[in-house]
Amino acid sequence: TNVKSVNSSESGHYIQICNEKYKTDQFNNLSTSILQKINVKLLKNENHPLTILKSLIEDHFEKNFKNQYMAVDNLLNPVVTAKQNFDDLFIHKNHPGRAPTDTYYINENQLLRTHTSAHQREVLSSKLSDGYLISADVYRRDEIDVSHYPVFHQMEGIKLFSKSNLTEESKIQNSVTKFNIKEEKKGGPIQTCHDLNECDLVVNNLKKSLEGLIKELFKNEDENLQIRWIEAFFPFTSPSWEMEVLFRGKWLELCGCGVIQQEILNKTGNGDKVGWAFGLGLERIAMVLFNIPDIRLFWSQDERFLSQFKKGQITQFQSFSKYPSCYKDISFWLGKNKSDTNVNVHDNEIFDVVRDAAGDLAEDVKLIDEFTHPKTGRKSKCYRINYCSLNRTFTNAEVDEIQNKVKDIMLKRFDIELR
Ligand code: FA5
Ligand code: MG
Repeated sequence: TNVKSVNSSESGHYIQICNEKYKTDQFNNLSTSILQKINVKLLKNENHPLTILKSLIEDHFEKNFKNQYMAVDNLLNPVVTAKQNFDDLFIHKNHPGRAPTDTYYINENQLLRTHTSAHQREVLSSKLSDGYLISADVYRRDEIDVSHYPVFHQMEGIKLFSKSNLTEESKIQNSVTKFNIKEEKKGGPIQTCHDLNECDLVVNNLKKSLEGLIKELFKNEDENLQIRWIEAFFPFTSPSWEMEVLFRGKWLELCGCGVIQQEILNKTGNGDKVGWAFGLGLERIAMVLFNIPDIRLFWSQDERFLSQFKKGQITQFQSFSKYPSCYKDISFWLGKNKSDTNVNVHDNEIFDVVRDAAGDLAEDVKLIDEFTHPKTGRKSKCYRINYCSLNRTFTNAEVDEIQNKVKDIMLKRFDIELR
């Protein structure tokens, strides 16, 4: 579903993001709530569960691959060019991810990074190391529910090996353990510039490195954790996979990965090397490890949330009583078309309107009543919206204002009559 947002600034104006000014044009689709999120910088708080996880991953790589990795998290400005986010990664001009319904644009050429891969060329060109771990906030227009949020955090891992010393460099000492790894077919073609052996060594190192990491992170959860590699496609890696773990009976996608397109290495002065890259979602893993049930909680400023986490520790989140919910109903008659049948409005269309108007404050929306008038044959529906904030109590007047906004948009979009 697409969240249509109200433009926070008109085109041709300037907006300020992280102390830089940017000129907007008709592509600008940033909402006020997104602009506010940019300044929060959750990864700066060392006691935040996302930062705790990020550090655990960095420590793991530091311990197991001494001095081969460099943590990069000073890429705090989330504004990148369309070239960095898409073109440089060979993402096709008509790829749906580029659409303004999916990506937050400031203007035609500048946008909020949708993934940490947008920084691949930048760090590779620096040639400071043969390994990098890049952590950052990323932005995508998406639905909002307990596991989707328009801002989340990714960690990009990159590892390069000298072509001439690949066999030696790609060896992993204490490799595979008790895990049950389900091997799928090769994910996509081997690049023509790589030979089979070269590709296998890199892939083997990639899979074992990620396996070791996941085993370490999940050691208290499940000793025989099952991992599977699903064939995937990314234009900037080939072959590519998505890694999933079986967690409490469900396969959970943790990351995308693959062998870096050689063209990227050639263009960044690393033509004598081969390498792999992965991009993992920090929230996905943190929700599982810390037992955090709702992705919105990561943004909570509530001490009852924040005080539960300490640097270096994986503790189980204890839920606390929520701020009071406020329920509001909306009832309406559906219009009739020329042949005297009721027009319908899909539930999803109603949910979209509520998300537009209420954002994070709407926890859920339910159809609670539906009936047809015995005489007129007109159909009526009633939806109940549960307004609940994770951080604060709000006044009845505030909720009424949002509720009125919901009504206004509904009347504009649908053929209905409020009751
Ligand atoms: C990417 O973003 C690629 N850049 C990953 C990659 C990097 C591939 C390097 C190859 C080489 P994807 O869109 O699948 O891929 O996102 C990667 C991970 O981010 C997912 O596996 C998931 O863990 C997390 N993620 C994706 N969308 C969301 C979301 N809406 N909310 C929370 N986490 C998400
Ligand atoms: Mg994916």
